[in-house]
Amino acid sequence: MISNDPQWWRSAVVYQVYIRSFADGNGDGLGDIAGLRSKLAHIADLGADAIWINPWYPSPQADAGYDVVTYFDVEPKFGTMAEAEAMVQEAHALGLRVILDIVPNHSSDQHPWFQAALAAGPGSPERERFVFRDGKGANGELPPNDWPSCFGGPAWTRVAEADGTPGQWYLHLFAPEQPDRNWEHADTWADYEAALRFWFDRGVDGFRIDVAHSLFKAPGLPDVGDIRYVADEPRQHPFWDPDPVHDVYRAWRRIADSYDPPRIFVAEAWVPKPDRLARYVRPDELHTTFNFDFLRSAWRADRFRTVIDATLAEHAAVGAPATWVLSNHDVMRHVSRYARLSQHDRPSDQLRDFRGEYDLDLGARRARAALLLTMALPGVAYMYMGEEMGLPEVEDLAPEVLQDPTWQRSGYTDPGRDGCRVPLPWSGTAAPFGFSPEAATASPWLPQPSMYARYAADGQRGVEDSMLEWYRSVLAMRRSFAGQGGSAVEWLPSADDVLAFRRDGDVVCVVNFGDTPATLPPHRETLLASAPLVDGMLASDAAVWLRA
Ligand code: ISL
Repeated sequence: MISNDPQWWRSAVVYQVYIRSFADGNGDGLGDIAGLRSKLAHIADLGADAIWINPWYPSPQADAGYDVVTYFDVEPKFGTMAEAEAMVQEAHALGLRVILDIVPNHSSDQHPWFQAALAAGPGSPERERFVFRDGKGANGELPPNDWPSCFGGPAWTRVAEADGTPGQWYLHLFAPEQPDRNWEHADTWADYEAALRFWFDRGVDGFRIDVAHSLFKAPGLPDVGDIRYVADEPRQHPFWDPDPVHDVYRAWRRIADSYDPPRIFVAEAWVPKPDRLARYVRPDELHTTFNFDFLRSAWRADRFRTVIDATLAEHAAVGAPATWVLSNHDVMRHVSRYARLSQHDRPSDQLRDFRGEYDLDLGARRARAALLLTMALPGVAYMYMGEEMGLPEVEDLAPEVLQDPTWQRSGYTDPGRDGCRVPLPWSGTAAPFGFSPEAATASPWLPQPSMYARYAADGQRGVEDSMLEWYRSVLAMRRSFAGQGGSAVEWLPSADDVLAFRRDGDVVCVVNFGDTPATLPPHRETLLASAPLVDGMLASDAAVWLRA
């Protein structure tokens, strides 16, 4: 059963389930709720405290479920409401909390309100629920402003009015199938609050908030010009990190707090300034927010130390726990990032444009060390399904199988995020590697490479030194000290390319980013080491937990 600790979310390990790629129960090649239920024991056995499930609501899947038609049901391809409710019960019985995904910035273009807005025409109340504007130019043939879509191309699409003539434009910061909602409209607030209650009433423990750092657009929709996001403060960016967004989260917090036990939130806010990010987790707002500076950090001691210090300081100022994450469904898997021989030490904005020579053994070695670093830090740790198998990015997907809208919208220059979304290998030595049942009627929705044979979970279970067993050992030991809480680390003296710190208790973590073996601080006991110590020294790209 789940613990009755109301503060569980302050130190949890959360396992991200990208549902379409996790496990396929009905054999149609797409992961689903039946598949998830069959593998919940894997997640519990790993030692996670919670799961976060990417959107599973009815959706045409133009952006893999981030184009939501309604929150009051589940996508038939994924299963039924009865299965969803049973899944929540089963997860709880295994001690796993359940976090769902909510997408307030935009909806599917198939949302009934958007369809009504198209039908109702310019100036109608229906159009007020989205962001419709007349175009510029003599005949309105130019978009209302210069905003770009995150997936490439303009953030505006022109509609045909009822009489067939070209008409107004609507805003979509992402794909054209994802029209932005108008948060100046009371209906928007009510719609999302009802969605929260619907799932909280069904026992769901919390929500991850997609693109939590937009929602409101600057009045008058001014051109963005050359304003570079938060970096250019005090020039306010017209659609990232707007001030009124905090009112929404205060309202949502009141709803979450009205439940027993209180429900929780984690924001997906790509706000690359710790002080601005911390505003999302003030005491009456969200509980936690992803900290993408950590994920973006190059594999260098000084970079990680800077990020860790800034993050802990800003979170402590508002009394919120920090979060730490290395991979998710939007970025290149970290085994592959850290495998880069020449580019690993540069910061990356996209985290999927790493190219050039790589060494996956090196990447895996660093990933083992990175796990000790992540799991030693005070706060919440997120992990992305498959990292416990040591999965690298699939970098050679054929262009014709790519499904991420980024590929098409970038004019076929950016392959997008499919390489980290390939269905998981559970067992066996050939596709579908246990992802789909024997009697499957279709192949996995993205082809699995033959190299997946090396990573299948069943082949690692019980095998000493496997990545899977490494994760189990580390998570089990973390449990024994995570409860010690605290929000600070104490840095210990070390060489420049080594990080050494103590948690509030007596656990010390040392990570060697350098090229030569490192000496260890005084200690009573070695708890866990990502690579064998040699003459008491910590090898390059390795980490260790010690008892001081
Ligand atoms: O805006 C960004 C950077 O400034 C992006 O990183 C953006 O915030 C991010 O891509 C948002 O991702 C989330 O929403 C998308 C969806 O495609 C992603 O899978 C999801 O994680 C649209 O809903």
